[in-house]
Amino acid sequence: NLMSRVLYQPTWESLNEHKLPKWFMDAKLGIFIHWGVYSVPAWAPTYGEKKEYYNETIGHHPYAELYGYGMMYKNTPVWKYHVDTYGADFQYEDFIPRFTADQWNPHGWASLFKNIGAKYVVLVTKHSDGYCMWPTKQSHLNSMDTGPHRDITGELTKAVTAEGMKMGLYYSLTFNWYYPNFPHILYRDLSHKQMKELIDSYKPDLLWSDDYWKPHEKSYAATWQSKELISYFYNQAANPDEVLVNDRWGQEENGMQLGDFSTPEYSAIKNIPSFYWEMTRGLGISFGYNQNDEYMTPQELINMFVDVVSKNGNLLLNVGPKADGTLDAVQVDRLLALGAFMHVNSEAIYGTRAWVDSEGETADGSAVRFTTKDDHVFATVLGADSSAEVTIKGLFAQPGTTITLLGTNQELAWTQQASDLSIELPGQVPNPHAYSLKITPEPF
Ligand code: FUL
Repeated sequence: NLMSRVLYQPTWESLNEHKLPKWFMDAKLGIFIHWGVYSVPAWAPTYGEKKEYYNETIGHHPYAELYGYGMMYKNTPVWKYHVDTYGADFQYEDFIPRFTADQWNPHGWASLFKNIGAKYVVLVTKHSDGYCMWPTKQSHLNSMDTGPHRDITGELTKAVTAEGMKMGLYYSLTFNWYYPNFPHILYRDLSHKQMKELIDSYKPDLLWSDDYWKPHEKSYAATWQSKELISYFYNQAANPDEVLVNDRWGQEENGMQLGDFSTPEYSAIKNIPSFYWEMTRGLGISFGYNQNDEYMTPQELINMFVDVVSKNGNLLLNVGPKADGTLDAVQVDRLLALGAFMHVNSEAIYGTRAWVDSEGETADGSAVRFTTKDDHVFATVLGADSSAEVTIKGLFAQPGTTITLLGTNQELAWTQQASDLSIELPGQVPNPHAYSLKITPEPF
């Protein structure tokens, strides 16, 4: 009932009243999907051992979703690849008919994501190429009038919510290469109309805006009238307390960011912050599908996920599907590895919060990450081995403490050895990458 409730106003003070929904803090794992015309060339330079790839300039950048932008910059790796492979006359728009989605089964995606433990999905509905993954009334550059001839956003929203997951929509608010004079009033008008279409038609639980900017041209929330969009979104929701927005809406006059949570990209937060956050990255070093991507190993993926959760973060893990709607075998393998970890250890993940310490170490140097829920503390040992005993340094168990190994109902014998806690293991732990010990009551 819109009339009887207090509406959010497009002001900092009013929007600042909005609280982060509990479902989001409990969820821990979301799946991001970068899929579109850029999935056809599916190419970006890779960088081997060089790690600062996300600071690279256009045309050198390892994000394959920026292909169409990169190919406009002569003599860059993307431009060279494009000219060699497709010829100089081949336009970005010429890829559209090859974006077919003809093998796409939205229910297959939704059940895979649900099965590996994701609680929400965020779909890119429009990246900086302007191509829309729904039948927008504002432009024919969309997936209904061209390419797949399907309402990708509508079909996926249905499949995801039918699986009981929450649905988020990404929209590139401040950036579109076809509007070169950045920021552009005409483009802002289009952005507002399209974001409102998305809000009204698909009623997302999460609106994930992007305010990618060029190095010397910052985006300001006032320029983009972001507070109008956010208040519109909250006010249209069936229950504004259950929806949320990320923090990429341009900078506020007070130097702060709008939004319910922050979104570091390809970098985790090192200490437990006072705010809730969501780290995002691809399974490799690109979001859009890159045929040459450099993927994380299953161990790296699990280590990163557990580390993020131990510091009150969620992981929004990106998959980059192929143009026909299938998923690369390596990407599926990594998702399943994470799922196998979750099937055994999710009690140490869902609904937990950061404990007083997030990081610990075993006597033989394995990393440990802590989480807590009720009167339990979970110690997840990374890079599990099959030794008969583990000693966690600097941990004191109270007399009468119970320690169980998740994935078994086994109670484990333990001894306090000065400042270290030694726990007997069954020899073989249930997952080769990590195991979680449930310690009750809370140690100190
Ligand atoms: C960035 C974009 O430049 C990337 O392409 C990607 O969408 C990422 C999530 O946000 O700002």
